[in-house]
Amino acid sequence: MGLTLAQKIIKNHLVSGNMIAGEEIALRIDQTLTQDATGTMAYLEFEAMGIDRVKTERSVAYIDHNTLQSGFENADDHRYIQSVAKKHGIYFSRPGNGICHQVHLERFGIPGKTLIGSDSHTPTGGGIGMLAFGAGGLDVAVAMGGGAYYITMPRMICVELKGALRPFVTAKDVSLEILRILSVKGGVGSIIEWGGEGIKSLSVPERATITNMGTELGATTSIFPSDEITRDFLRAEGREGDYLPLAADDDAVYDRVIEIDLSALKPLIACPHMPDNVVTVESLKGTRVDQVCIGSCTNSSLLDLLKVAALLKGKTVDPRVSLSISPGSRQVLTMLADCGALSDILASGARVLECACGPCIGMGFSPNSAGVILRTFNRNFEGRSGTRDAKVYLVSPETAVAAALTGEITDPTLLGNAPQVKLPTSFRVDDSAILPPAKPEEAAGVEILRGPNIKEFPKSRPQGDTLSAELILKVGDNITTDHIMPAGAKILPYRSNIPYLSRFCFAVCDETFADRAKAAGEGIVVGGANYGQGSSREHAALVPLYLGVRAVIAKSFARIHAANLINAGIMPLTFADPDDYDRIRQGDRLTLSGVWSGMDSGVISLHDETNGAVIRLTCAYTDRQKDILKAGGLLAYTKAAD
Ligand code: MIC
Ligand code: SF4
Repeated sequence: MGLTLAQKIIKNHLVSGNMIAGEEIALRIDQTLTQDATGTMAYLEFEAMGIDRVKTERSVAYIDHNTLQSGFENADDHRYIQSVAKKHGIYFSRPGNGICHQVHLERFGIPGKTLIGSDSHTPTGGGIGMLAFGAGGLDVAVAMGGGAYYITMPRMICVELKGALRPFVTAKDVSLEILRILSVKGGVGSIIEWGGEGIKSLSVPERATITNMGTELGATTSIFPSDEITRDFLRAEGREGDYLPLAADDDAVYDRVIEIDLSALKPLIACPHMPDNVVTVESLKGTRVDQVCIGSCTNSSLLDLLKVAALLKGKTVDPRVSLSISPGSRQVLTMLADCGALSDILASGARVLECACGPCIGMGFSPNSAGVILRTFNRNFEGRSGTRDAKVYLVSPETAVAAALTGEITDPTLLGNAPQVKLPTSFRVDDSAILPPAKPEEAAGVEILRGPNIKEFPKSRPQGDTLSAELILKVGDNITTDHIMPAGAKILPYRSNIPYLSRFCFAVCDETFADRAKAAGEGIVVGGANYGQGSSREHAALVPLYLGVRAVIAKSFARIHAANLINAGIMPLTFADPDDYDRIRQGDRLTLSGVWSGMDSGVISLHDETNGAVIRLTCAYTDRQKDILKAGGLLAYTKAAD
């Protein structure tokens, strides 16, 4: 029986386990990346492991999230990451050099290699045939130290593309279409492989838009074959030597095959507050728009912005609209400047922001109250923009420009002729903002620079055989890590200061949570389906840990968050019968007994002391996960194993 492309790469990197869907496998990791908002914590964890030099083929630390520097905190973090990178064998991409996923694709990604990154959109690398996963910072730290990365062997979904996109219909619309079909839960436990004749008409940046947004499906990762189009891209980056042709076997077997006819697609739009809330742009035409943002790791490539510039050329942004454009990398911005496209953008009245995440993570550019915003980003979760009552819609760059020019949601096909933009055959390569690490013999002399905002991370405690605690918060379905640990300009600078961050934990759902959790000492949180979707931020586990959360019970969990909880020594548990969710209330005292034997049998009994209910909880921990929970988290477990 033939193998899918992902199965082939997994087979080449398998350290332990069987390639049977649902079973735990361990993978050798070739490359890692971090960004600054998760990086400080990841490097503190790496330091705690006491390893001198990374053991990966390539590890890169990017500064792209916290670049506002409204206080000393960000700059201190940058300095810390720069020094730690230099000492331990990690490349350092300076602030302003671009968004980690865009720069990694341009400069470091290699087909057929494995990559994990402390950012959920790391699967962007699948656009050039890498097997790339988003992970918690601690998993990345372990991989830098040469440890394997553990995942559940995913099911394989194939999306077969037919035909070719019509003018003004884009890769972003393909992403929105698959979200419409599968929903934000539809990719959980699966790898999505893109194939079919239709992929031949998609360039690498377009493929990367699609693999990037596979994250919003909850997929373990997404991947495209590596073909002549990949070779062209790598050649243009001066890296043809990294090219390797890769494809699934002809007789590969998939668990599910979905067909999408590219030529039948229309411009689509995701409505507030979920990326799968997708309708046609046409159906919302005439809706007044206050702000338009173009950029983010989904849509900030040279191809995207050349099209944007061509559409804006000679026109002016509607006076009612505020338009921002954040190029994905310095390479993109420089090439826009070189060819004059930047002048067209500036002349239109757009505000050009730094090559960074910026508005995507609420670092500035928050919209007016109750504003209607169109963004080319990948997430439109409530409050993420920094304005609680704003309504954020997700669209393609073309649809974004149409709204910026007309002041209302407008089908871009009405803009006239679609711009004919081709990628250049060679990009402007300038790696001067990527600093190589110190040579091994010089590393000992490199001093690590720590600022006062860097506080210790919370220590986990081993799980005992009985847990008795109050249900301190009960929330509903699709709780994102932005609900659990919000980001944004006011909070993001404190990613290395868990005590400070804890004040904002769950504030979107309940502003009293942090105080109540502290007062309770220990607590249990209950959630609905797909708990912890979204970002890979391990802060969504570390901060609850700091506030005394010992277990989270939900109808189901998102993959990275469940792993982060276990790494932090917090038990993720699911209701055997989802209806039992309704039988317990916030404020009830819950007792879990026989926890250790329950970890083995997969069933733990919960007794609600307040109303007498007895409820069956399930867990499917691997032996390693049980040991991690009993040891008090991954760090304690890793140290004990040394
Ligand atoms: C995001 O898009 O939510 C982030 C900010 O990039 C996160 C990482 C973080 O919270 O630092 C992600 O996607 O993992
Ligand atoms: Fe940055 Fe936004 Fe991409 Fe996250 S989704 S990495 S915040 S651009």
